Amino acid sequence: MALERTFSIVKPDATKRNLTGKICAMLEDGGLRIIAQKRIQLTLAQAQEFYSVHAERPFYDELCEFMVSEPIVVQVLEGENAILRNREIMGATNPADAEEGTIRKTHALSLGENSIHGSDAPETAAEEIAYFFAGLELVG
Ligand code: RTP
Ligand code: MG
Repeated sequence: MALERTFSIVKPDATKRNLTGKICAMLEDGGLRIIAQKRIQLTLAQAQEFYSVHAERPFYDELCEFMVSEPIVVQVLEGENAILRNREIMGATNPADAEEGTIRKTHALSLGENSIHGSDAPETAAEEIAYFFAGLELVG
């Protein structure tokens, strides 16, 4: 498998608790390289656009409010099979279902406040990376 890139967000519940470094270490220990990273504050419109796939879901408004409640750290991760690997390191969406040693099992507060986002497919990874980063910012 060739090197692959995926997009990641350290979510507001994690930045608020000063867990960015611990989460980055778990990504690196899991075999991924952080090749771009910045701390930003999303606007509500940006959060709504980012999660527009969930616009009809009952948790959409709560999710968007949460994503703008604190700064986030957006990242591009590179590695073998990075999209799937990152989802493994993150663990299941609901921390109650996540495996021991995963980021969500270790750090998430709840199904909503689950500490990290990771792209779910090559198409979404490419779209999300291009939305948040210019090509020059990716230093592999
Ligand atoms: P993400 O997109 O953030 O990486 O998470 P995911 O793929 O594991 O989960 P997804 O189904 O895409 O849901 C996106 C985010 O919405 C919040 N959520 N809240 N209260 C609820 O029932 C509920 N369900 C999902 C979580 O923050 C989830 O990560
Ligand atoms: Mg998702």
